[in-house]
Amino acid sequence: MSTSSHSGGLLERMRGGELLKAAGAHNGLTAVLAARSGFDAVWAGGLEISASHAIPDADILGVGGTVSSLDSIISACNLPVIVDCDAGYGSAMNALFMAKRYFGLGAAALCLEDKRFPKINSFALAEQTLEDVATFCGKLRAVCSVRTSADQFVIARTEALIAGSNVSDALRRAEQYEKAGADAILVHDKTQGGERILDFASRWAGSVPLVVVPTTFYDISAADLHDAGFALVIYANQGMRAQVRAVQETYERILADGRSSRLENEIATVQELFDIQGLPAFQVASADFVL
Ligand code: SPV
Ligand code: MG
Repeated sequence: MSTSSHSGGLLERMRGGELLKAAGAHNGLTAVLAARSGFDAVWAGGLEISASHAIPDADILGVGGTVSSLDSIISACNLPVIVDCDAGYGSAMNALFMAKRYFGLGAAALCLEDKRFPKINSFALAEQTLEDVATFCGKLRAVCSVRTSADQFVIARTEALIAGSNVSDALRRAEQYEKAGADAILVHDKTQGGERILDFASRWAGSVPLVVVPTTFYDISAADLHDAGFALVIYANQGMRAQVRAVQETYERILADGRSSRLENEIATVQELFDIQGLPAFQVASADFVL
């Protein structure tokens, strides 16, 4: 199998013991900001992408509603993009067609979670129902079957702790997911201390790397998560939460002041937007090509 230029050897680096960090993005602009900040990868998260359409993260968008955001993210930056595939949008066959589409767009990795379709965001105050292990392993095998290069990979995410189960169950599930072909395991939790995540990592006897999303246990540093055994730390939504706060405050201040002058030193310049858009290169090319 060939090596995809989009993946940047991410899986190999995870296997090699490096600490890697991914940032959430929902469009080309936020993917460029993740790359400029020095992250190793982009997380195309369902929460951010749905929020960017102002709709709930509850399997509403589907494959068709997600592809244009993914295309924008993947095209805008050279970082490997890990796509949050939720529960695969239905059966193993839905997951198979989704995986072909997303890998075809140039995704480096697909992350499939073991909640029952339709899922709802892990932090929602709602009942969280797990898929049975055999059914989920079928979905995983389907998604793994359409990897087309050596470093396109599949992350199996267990929501056992989110759904009220315990670390032993999360470990049992993860072992089955590795046997079904998963290249990495993401174990998710929503408690603030992160103790169960650390317990999971200390008891993990599998051979594939571990991934973590420290949205609620934010006091634990990436370095400490790495020491505990995690290879990839995903900061899934902090960027978007920062944007929401900053944009809301900016608009309110413009209306309160009747002008934007007090903000001008705090917000990005129009020139910075031009740089993100690649306008200078565009103008050089225009001079060459447009007669
Ligand atoms: C997402 O970003 O959509 C995720 C991660 O699945 S979280 O929202 O933290 O569950
Ligand atoms: Mg998600």
